[in-house]
Amino acid sequence: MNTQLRGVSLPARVAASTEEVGFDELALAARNHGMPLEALRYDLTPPGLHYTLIHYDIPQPDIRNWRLSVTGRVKEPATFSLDELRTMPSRTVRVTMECAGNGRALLRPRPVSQPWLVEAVGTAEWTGVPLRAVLAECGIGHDVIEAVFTGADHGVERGVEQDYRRGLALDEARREEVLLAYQMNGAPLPPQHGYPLRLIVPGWYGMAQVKWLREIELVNSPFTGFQNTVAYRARRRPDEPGEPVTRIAVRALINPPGMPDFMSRTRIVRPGPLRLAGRAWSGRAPVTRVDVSTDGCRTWAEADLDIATGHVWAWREWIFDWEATPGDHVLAARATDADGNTQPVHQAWNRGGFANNLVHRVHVACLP
Ligand SMILES: Nc1nc2c(c(=O)[nH]1)N[C@H]1C(S)=C(S)[C@@H](COP(=O)(O)O)O[C@H]1N2
Ligand SMILES: [Mo]
Repeated sequence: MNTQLRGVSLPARVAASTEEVGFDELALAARNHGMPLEALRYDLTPPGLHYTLIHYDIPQPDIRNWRLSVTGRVKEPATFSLDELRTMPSRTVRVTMECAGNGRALLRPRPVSQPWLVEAVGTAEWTGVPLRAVLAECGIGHDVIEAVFTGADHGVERGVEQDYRRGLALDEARREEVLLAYQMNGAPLPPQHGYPLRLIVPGWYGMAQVKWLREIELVNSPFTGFQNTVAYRARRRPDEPGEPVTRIAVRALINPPGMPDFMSRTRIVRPGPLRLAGRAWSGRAPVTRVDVSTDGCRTWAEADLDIATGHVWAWREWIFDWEATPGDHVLAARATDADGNTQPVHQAWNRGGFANNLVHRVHVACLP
């Protein structure tokens, strides 16, 4: 266990080939839950079913004295109370959010961290003030290149004590759909999702969406903090700088059909017509196509997509009619987006297990 404070970061660990999921990974999995896959049936994930990922502890804000500070290279540094933010013009955006480590525990070798299978995803409607309005009110210095967002949570990660903090390029931060959100699905943010305020960057993996936001600092040099330069980099070797993890790669999931076996979670179905359904999303371009395989990725056929809803940052539903025949089957779904990105059938691997969008396979046993 890497529990010591060293001030120098240790590389992330990759499990040995025979190593099972450890107690440390179990402890993380028990805190950070995924979305039960049957919740793929909802357009908006009901409160409490949206996945959560919390690096340290959920902080408890002193709400009467709470302020958001905007500092650094601004014309006028300012603080905002929650009431001040609430009186500014608001916007609501429907966003599918996914953890960059989704799918990690399925990789071989297995990156040791929060051991997600595939359920680190959810869709919510976030309401708040466009970040650009708050920045405009403070006046952005002419040499600013990034905004640095700091959460109120604090802990130690791979030997380094830190606040949860992320930098984001200014042109991303100024996109009109980037929000300082104080509501999720029409209610105040729940504690686990960032109460009282969080950043929402539609299209980006979860790590960019800083919760319990307390400070925004505008800077004129690239931010080199832990969550941007050490964590959330796709690396094949521990000593390479790696590529930053940014937008969500295209992915489809299947709402598992039939009924589950309690321990193996294998799906059991009866023979006959069966409507398969699921959701597909991409943070890069709208999803334009979903293909389904019912023979373990040997052959594919196109599924029907729902009518485009205008919620460009949210998942789309797909359906596919199948005739189940007695025996064992492997179902799979593969999405493609308008930029032509699609999902690999064989795993792409990096040490953190980031942005892995391997096709989703579901084993089904059809009764005689
Ligand atoms: N302050 C803070 N913000 C954070 C995190 C965190 O640990 N602390 N986790 C990040 C990660 S890795 C993810 S995937 C998302 C998860 O958001 P959710 O729990 O609302 O689904 O929050 C991000 N924002
Ligand atoms: Mo994450």
